[in-house]
Amino acid sequence: MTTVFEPVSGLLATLDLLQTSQAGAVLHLRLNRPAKRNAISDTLIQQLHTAFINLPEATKAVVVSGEGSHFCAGLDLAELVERDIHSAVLHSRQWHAAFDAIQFGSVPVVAVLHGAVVGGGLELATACHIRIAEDSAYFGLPEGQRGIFVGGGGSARIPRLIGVARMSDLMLTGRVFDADEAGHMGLVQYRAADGAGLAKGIALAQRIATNAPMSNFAVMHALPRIADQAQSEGLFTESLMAAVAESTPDAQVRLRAFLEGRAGKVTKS
Ligand code: 1HE
Repeated sequence: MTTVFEPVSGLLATLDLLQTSQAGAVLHLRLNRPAKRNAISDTLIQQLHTAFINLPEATKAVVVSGEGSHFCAGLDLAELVERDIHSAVLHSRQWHAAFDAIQFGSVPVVAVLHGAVVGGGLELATACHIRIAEDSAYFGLPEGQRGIFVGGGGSARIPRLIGVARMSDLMLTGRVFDADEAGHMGLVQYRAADGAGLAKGIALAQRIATNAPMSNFAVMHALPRIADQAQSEGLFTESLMAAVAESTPDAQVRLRAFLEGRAGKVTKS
């Protein structure tokens, strides 16, 4: 069955560096600056932030991809040259706000990655919850070569996925990981052939959208915080989150459906 995505109207339609379309509960948001390899300019970071804090009401999961030959070339280096120290720190904080709106937003986000996923592009990808790499995808942090440092949350998010040693390697030596390497080290959870990533991303987003909203909320908001806590505090937070989730009407309906034989079983896929 093919899923038909329709262009989104309203505020999101005014964001010219993003292409947004919706099919039911899934919003597809495509970076739309292919001539600059989707490099993230001030306008693009603002538009990403705006989009994620204004998702259409029906949205229960988002798929992010990039138009053209690469997912994202990172920070728009043309805008960096003239920045003074105060505007530089504010600029980084603007990226943090935008990517926090993704990681700690209202719905899970699936990133479909191809071509260059570098610098700020990798920071964007790691703010998403699920990552799919097509064969062409490659991952790097050229900040070291450019004389700068990550500023879009990379130092907080990337080591949590692949460790400080691997991130140091990317930054110090300019090493680039291919899609298979990224898969093996857990930087991406799924692999796809070139051109097949979007369909995979949409299928996963559709599946995610069927979960109880409170369960998805708990995964997005509680899980990473618990992972950052000491075990004792983490277990306590878990108990509170579990009690909240179990007490929702949604959970009651779903549990009853299983007990009465009306819900799917867990099977090998
Ligand atoms: C750009 C950018 C950019 C391309 N800022 N304009 N990121 C980087 O260091 C990566 C820099 N980019 C590249 O290494 C390559 O462009 C790619 C491997 C991504 C793509 O190569 P290719 O051959 O397909 O395209 P291209 O010919 O290099 O680029 C096409 C155009 O996009 C060209 O502009 P044009 O006007 O000459 O056509 C490029 O200048 C432009 N372009 N990438 C500005 N990044 C919050 S801190 C985050 C810090 C970072 O992200 S640092 C990493 C920056």
